[in-house]
Amino acid sequence: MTLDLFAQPAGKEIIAPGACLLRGLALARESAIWQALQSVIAQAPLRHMQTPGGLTMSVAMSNCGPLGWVSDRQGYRYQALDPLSQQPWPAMPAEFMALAQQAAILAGFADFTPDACLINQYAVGAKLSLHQDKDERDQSHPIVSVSLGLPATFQFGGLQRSDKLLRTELQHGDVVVWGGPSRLRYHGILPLKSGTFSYMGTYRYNLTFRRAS
Ligand code: MD6
Ligand code: FE
Repeated sequence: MTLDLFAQPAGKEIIAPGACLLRGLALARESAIWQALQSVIAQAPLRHMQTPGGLTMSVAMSNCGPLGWVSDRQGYRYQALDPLSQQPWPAMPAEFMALAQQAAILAGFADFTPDACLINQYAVGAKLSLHQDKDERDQSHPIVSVSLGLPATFQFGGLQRSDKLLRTELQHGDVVVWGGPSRLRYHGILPLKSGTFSYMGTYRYNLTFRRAS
């Protein structure tokens, strides 16, 4: 009998079938990731989008890559142009792509080439209500989620909104890969607690890499 469990890379926690947490995976590239993030948000500023129902989201968002996720009174969608500038979103930085592909491979998704990266910035008190990610055309691709800055509580449930929620703390550098039978699980982020995190200040940032088209 072979003990395949022991062949997993250190720090890989299976959180559900098709979903895993790679603790600290982004740390090896953190300064390059941080510099690339600054460059992206200088070109496409973080902004608070409107929900289709007319509420203002507490999380500030931007995007990079060929497609960007947007929300407004017309609904949720991916589009090639930043609605603020009517220009294409900034290119996906090479360091972002390399991290997303490394994480997907470690999670068992060998040919993941994201065409969208949604950037979320959480100030203290900002939250993301329970939702499913279902605006992407082909849901056989996973999502790779990178947490930077202040820690936050990620909650994840099942395929029904009413399913029991599990909670886990996501720390600076942690990467979650979410696909296969877990791809449509409900999930959210609890209101960010105050704290300070060295050079990223009083925010949490999350990068979610998706194959949208
Ligand atoms: C966040 N993340 O961590 C929000 N979605 O700020 C998500 O909504 C998310 O982390 C799908 C898969 C992984 C995620
Ligand atoms: Fe999500």
